[in-house]
Amino acid sequence: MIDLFGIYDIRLDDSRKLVQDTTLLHNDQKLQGFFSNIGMTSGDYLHFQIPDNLVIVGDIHGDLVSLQKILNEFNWETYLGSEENILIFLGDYIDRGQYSLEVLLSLCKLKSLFPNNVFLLRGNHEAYHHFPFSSFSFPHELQAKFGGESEQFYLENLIPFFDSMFSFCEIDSFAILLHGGLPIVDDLKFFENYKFYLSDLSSQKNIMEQILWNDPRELVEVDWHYSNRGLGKYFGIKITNLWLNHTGCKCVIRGHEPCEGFKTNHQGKVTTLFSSKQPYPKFESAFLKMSRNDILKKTDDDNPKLDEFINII
Ligand SMILES: [Mn+2]
Repeated sequence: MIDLFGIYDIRLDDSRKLVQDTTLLHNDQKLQGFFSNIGMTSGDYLHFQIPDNLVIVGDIHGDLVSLQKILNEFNWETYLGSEENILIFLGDYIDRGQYSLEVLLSLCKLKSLFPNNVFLLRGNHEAYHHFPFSSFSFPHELQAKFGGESEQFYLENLIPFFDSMFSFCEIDSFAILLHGGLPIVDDLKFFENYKFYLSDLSSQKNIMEQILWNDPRELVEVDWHYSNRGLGKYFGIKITNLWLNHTGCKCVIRGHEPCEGFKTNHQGKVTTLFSSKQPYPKFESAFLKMSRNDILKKTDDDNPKLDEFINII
């Protein structure tokens, strides 16, 4: 049995090494490319064919207990033994809960152990240095744990780690996975080459901001609207249909909004997953699990809803 969570007393040196090693692994997968039997990358863009099994986890926000429960629920060690079983996290690992550092380090360990079937997408909380917001509390947690050396750890190790995360994942003919939402695209020519554009988001801050910050809304008279969050936009069903038509996918799976484990928008085409409970006692923590057959049925089906595959823990 691998001890994924023996990180409570971890020293700064060990934390630094674990984060650095994971960053190198990510950057290697982005630059050299990553290829498994079912997956490949092109820079920031991650692509999978339909896996044998798929597990997706939403925002964790420093809730180590929910993370442990979820991993145990699908028997992670056995599950990840096959590279055709994939596990994807939708971002927002830090802030709000008490154990952001422990969550990050556990996920680094998991990624190092299973580099070809565990993937960490980036949330807006992992991009504070690009798009700042007021409720960013993670540096205080680091300060309490590591004192004066925490700032250097954040600047030298954690920022490069956050920048190394993937932002957009497509599962062939099934789903688009990202943290916030679908970006508004002005010129439809974008879709002729969308994989190329999505492969380098560091040079496309506007698209990156929207992927990390957008939310689905039931808009009637407009296709999109500025967001009350101050960053990102609200996207309506027309934007969802546009992306699904051009990618050949059936649905979008994203995090970013607290809810009772999950919610749906846009006639079931957009599923929001939420996996944090401790900092949000009024909400529920959930994950999605589907087999290859479940996914294949959905790709043939006109009903994009994924409710039956969501497990509330
Ligand atoms: Mn978020």
